[in-house]
Parts: sequence; structure tokens; C-alpha cells
Amino acid sequence: MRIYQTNEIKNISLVGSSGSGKTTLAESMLYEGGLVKRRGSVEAGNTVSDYFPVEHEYGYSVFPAVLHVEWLNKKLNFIDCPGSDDFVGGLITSLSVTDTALMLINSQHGVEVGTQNQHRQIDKMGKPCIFVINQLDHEKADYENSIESLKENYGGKIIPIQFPLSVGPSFNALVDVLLMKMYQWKPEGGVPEILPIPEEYMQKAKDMHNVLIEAAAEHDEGLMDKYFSEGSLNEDEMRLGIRKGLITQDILPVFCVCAGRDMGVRRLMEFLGNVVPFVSDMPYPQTTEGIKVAPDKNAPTNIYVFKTSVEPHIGEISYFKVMSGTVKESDDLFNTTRNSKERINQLFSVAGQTKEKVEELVAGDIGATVKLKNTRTANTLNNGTSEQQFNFIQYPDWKYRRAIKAVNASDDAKLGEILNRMHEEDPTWTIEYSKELKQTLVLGQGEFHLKTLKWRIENNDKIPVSFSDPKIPYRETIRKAARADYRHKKQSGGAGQFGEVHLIIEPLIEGEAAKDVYKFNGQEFKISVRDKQITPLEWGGKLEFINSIVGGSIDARFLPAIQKGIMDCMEQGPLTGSYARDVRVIVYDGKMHPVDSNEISFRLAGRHAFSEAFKNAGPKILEPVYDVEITVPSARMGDVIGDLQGRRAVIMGMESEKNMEKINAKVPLKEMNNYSIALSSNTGGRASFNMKFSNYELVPAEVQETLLKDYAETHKDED
Ligand SMILES: Nc1nc2c(ncn2[C@@H]2O[C@H](COP(=O)(O)OP(=O)(O)OP(=O)(O)O)[C@@H](O)[C@H]2O)c(=O)[nH]1
Ligand SMILES: [Mg+2]
Repeated sequence: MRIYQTNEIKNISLVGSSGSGKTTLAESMLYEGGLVKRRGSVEAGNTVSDYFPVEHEYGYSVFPAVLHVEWLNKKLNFIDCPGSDDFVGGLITSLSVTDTALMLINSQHGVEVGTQNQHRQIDKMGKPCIFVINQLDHEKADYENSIESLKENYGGKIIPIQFPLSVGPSFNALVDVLLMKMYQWKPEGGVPEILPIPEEYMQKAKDMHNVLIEAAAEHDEGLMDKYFSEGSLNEDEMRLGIRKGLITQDILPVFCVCAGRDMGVRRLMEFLGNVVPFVSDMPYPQTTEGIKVAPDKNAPTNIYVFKTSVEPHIGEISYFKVMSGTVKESDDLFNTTRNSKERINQLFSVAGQTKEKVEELVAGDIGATVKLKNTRTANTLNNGTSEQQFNFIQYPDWKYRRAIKAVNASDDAKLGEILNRMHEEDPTWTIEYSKELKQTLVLGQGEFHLKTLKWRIENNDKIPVSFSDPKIPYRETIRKAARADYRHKKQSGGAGQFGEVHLIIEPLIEGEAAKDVYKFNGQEFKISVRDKQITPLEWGGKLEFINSIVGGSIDARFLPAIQKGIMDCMEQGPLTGSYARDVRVIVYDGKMHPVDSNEISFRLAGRHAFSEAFKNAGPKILEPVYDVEITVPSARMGDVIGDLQGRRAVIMGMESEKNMEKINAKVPLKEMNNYSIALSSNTGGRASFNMKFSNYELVPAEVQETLLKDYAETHKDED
């Protein structure tokens, strides 16, 4: 294969909501570029992009697929991203290493929630974006509505380059207002016939052409002058102007295709080859130390591994972008992220499952290598002349979590290793072993995201696993002050044990100090603070421990043991065994024995006194509450609110924007367990949400009752 130079390479992400036709378009582009002899289809499970068995089973893309075509003497690298919100990690990764987004719009729906979410991401990352209205042959295709919804969302930046002459099954022609030509296809698509624009469409075409020229002129002073003096621009000038507008994201051009029948695809590729920015046109990426790195093939070699995976027939494979310099076969590189050496044994240019060997790849190009020893996603490798590192991919927070375990306990250790590897493949699969819940949790973006993880483990690693509801990390606290004494005494055989502790506990409230006198059952207890320790707790909240012992009733050396005993109990709260938090403990009296008192006795006395006082101090269970933000089409708002109310949600606000409603709510974590599934079924998959931990709140009385009952039930045998 030819070696492409930096100024011959363009990197493009195929994005758009699920089912808009990215994989189908990729297939048509590869066919037109001569990379495949037959166009496969998603239905038949034989596309170049969707080559993982799990993708065939689901019938849609799960992993971003790296592809390339050679077109007009240029190398167009594509990454076909999965469209579903569940696989947003792949989208973010792909956008990070490409310069342009080709955003497909399903002409049946126009702009969808998925489109909006993805465009927000593109915008945040400052990437040029080209819209492509697809499926124009579909019975329900609606070009006008698609354009309207684009204008509604993105305003005057939307510049249509083409319009179809008819839509639906009869679709076979469009007018291109950049070239001012009509394109027409035979039923099999492919190479179009290029014709003059029919008279009846001429005025519309001219009007759109003028809008395009104005938009193109606006981004370059020279072009503006020319436009004012001559009233027009030639094709090359328009291309230059559009490229500048793309780079600054001021122009969002709109194309028309029918990917399924290979119509409009060649013209789109021509535009990509001629107009879309080269790697060197875009702002240079920065290293972790803020150094901008130009895509210069003569600079020191730096490659950034953006994806690692285990693939059918190949095994471990690492996909990378050459950030600077040139990488050659047999290069010895150094992984600066992990401080280890790597040898590049083979280099490939990739088209899905097909990997074509190449001798070298230059700055700006995307390729793959196999059998690296110790390299993971997001590592930088270089040739030892610099220590630069890149790390520009920021992954979103989780939205859906499940507890996972091996069906056969003997697989547990192996499962741990596999889960770590899965996280390295896709960092949006997060793994947590919770000591508190005694569960291994997998956190991800949605039900299908985690189902895919399960599918991979069961089918690739042959380990049956099961999912269950994750436990909720409840907390316990108290609502009022209480007092308790406890004497620990043991006198069997040799040395005895003796320790007695009198303590008061009360809720620890920020800014409220301990009182001088406490009253219980008419009796007064005077407090004189001799020592105070505030311990921030690992699980949130604090413990304040006050030594108010007078007259040496307990020796100071036993106080740490008492505090330890209290911590034992805080770690396993008396109500449900959950962590306790926000408590003040005042040890004001007790008794020692000159011989039998020791640390263990005071630790036990402290634990029991605390436990008893806790039970009398109006103990309450707290639950984690999350801030949830939901974006939903206005028409489905009622269902979504109704569902939220059934989840004990508190609605904090609503905002409407372009036929969409944004709802902010506080929802207990317990009620969010299957939220992504419910939201999807309430909105036909047209809504999205994100959630972030907010705070702990008291559970309602009836919930507390159920929790106490459940705990008593499961711990019956332990008493
Ligand atoms: N009628 C018609 N159907 C199309 C066209 N393009 C794609 N489709 C169909 O739309 C469905 C989805 O196409 P895909 O190519 O899998 O869509 P995608 O955007 O890759 O979807 P995800 O991988 O889920 O993000 C498939 O059934 C395709 O056959 C088209 O131009 N016309
Ligand atoms: Mg796809």
C-alpha cells in the first residue's frame, strides 16, 4: 500500500443517532473506494464495520470501527462510531483522534436527542461538523422537516449544499448548489449522471447558491472583497471559504444521501477529499504539559494509542494515531505512560477486520499494531527522544450499574482479571469492588453497554456470570442526644478483663459545639472538654470524639481504645450494618480496675456503650441522592414526570428548548437502578439523562421500616 503524507490524510468520524445509517454509508464509501467488491448490509451481518459477533447478534454497532479509503489520491480515515448513547465512550474516543465529524440525520426523524447529545460533544471538542441527511428513499423520508429541525437547532450556520428532487422510494436525483449541477442515479446507484439543473428548480438552486457563496465569503477577507467587487466566487474560492467556516464551526453544511442504495455517496466523498480540513489545518493537540505538537513527519515520533481490543482471528490489537514523526516496522518505542519498551512488529492500515500491512505511517495517520506487551488505551509511545504524553480523552460519568459475579465461585479470580482488561479496552466500563457492599460493581452507560460486557465475558472468555441489583450504600445517623453506660467484665481463669465507659452521643451538626450540661431523666451531666478529636470518615461525614473525663476515672491511655471500639460500631451501624456518620461522642466517666483493665476491655466497653446509646438516639437511615438531568422530547414529558414521581423524585426545575424539555430532579439512588431502561421505554429511546452524586438524605419512615425488617430477616441466624 502507498505511504500517504500528512497533507494527503483526512481523519473523519461517522456519527449520528442509532440507526441513522453510518455503517451502511461506510460500506458504500468502501465500495466506491474499491476496498470491497460487494456492499454488505447490516441486516445480513456482513458489513466491514460491524465485524464483532456481538454486533451481528444485536444488529447494530457496538465498537468504533476504523476504516480507510483511498480517494482522489488522498487517504480518508474513517471511524464508524456506534450511535447509541450506551456506547458514547467510543464516540468520544473517535472524535478525539479525528478532525471532522460527519453527522448522519435519519430523514424520517430529523434531529433526534442522540443528534443533539452528539453535537454538543462535537461542539465542546471544537470539531468541524457536516450533516448528511440519509435514507431519502425511505417511505417516511421528510427532507423539509429534517432541514427545519436542523435550522431550529443550529440556526443560520446550517447551509444546505444539496436538495433532493423527490423523496421516498422514487428518490434518484438531487441538485448540488455548490457545483450547480443535477446528479441522477440508475436504480443500482454508484456513479451518477451529471446533468444541467432543470428549469423548474433553477430559481431555488440559485437562491441556495447565493446563501452558500455569502457564507463562504464571510470567513475570509480576500473572498469578501472579491464577492463585493464581482458578486460571485469560483468553485475553488467557495471551497476555501467553506473550509475556513468549517474549521471555526461557523458553517454546518448539509448533504443528502441514500446510503442504502449508494446514491450521493461519491459526491460526498469528493467534498470530503476536496474541502474538509487536513490534519495540519486544525489546532494542534496538546501534551499533558500543555505543549502543542504539530503533525510534522520529521519531528520525534509520538504515537497515541486510543483503543486496544481483543479481536476475532487476531487477538490483542492496538489502534493509534501518529501525533508526530513517522512510525516504521521494527521501530523500538518507549511507552512513556507505563515506562516500558515496546517493539512495533507489524504495522497496519485498517478497514474493519481487514488489516493491510504498511511499512510506515506518518504524522496524522491512523493505524494499528499487534502484540504490544504492556500498552493500554490512552498510552503514548515515542522513540525515546522526548517524554511527551497525551491524554486528551475525557470519559463521562456512569449512568447504569449492576453487581456482577461468576456463576462458579472458582472463576472469581479470573473474572477479576478479565474485568480489569475490559476496563482497559473501554474505560467507560468501570469496575469497583465495594468492601462496604461486598459486591463487585460494573458501572457503565446503559443496559446494553453492560449487557455487551456480559456477552463478551461469556462468549470470549467462556465464564458464565450473573448480574444482580447492586446494594445501596446506606448510612446511619442519629437525630437526638442519648446516654449509655457499659461495663465489660470477665473473670474466668487467669487475667481478668475490666472496663467501664459512660458516654453521651448526639448529632454532629456543622457549627454547633458541645453543650456544657446535658440532661437525661432529670439528671444533669456537666461537660468539661479536655480533648477533642474530629475524624473525617472515609465513607463521608465525621466523628467528633470528646474526652471529658474528670478525676482520672479512666486513664488517658485507654481513650484511644474506647475510640476504636466506637469506630468498630460506626463501621457497622446498629440498624442495618451500614456505615454511621455525623456523630459526636462525649466520654465523661467510667471505671478502671488496677489489674484487669486493658485496651481490649475498653474497646469492647466503648463499642457496646456506643451501640446502646445509638439505638436510643432516634437513629435514622440515610440514603444517597443523585442530581439527575433528563432531556426529553416535549411530547413525552408527561410520561417521564409521572415515572419520576413513582421514584420519590423531587423535581428541581424544568426548562424547555427547541421541542425538548430539560428536567432537573433529585432522585434516591435506590430508585435509579433500572432508570435507563424505563426512560428508554417511556420515550421510544428518544431521551437521555445523566446523574451525579448529590448528598445523603433521611429515608422516609416506611422505607426505613422495610429496610430494618429486611436486615433483621437476613441476619436472623447471626444472633
Ligand atoms: N431505506 C434505507 N434504509 C437505510 C439506509 N441506510 C441505512 N438504512 C437502514 O437503516 C438501518 C440502520 O442502519 P445502520 O447503517 O446500521 O445504522 P447505524 O447508524 O450504523 O446504526 P448504529 O450502529 O446503531 O449507530 C439498517 O436497517 C439499514 O439497512 C438508506 O439509505 N435507506
Ligand atoms: Mg453502525
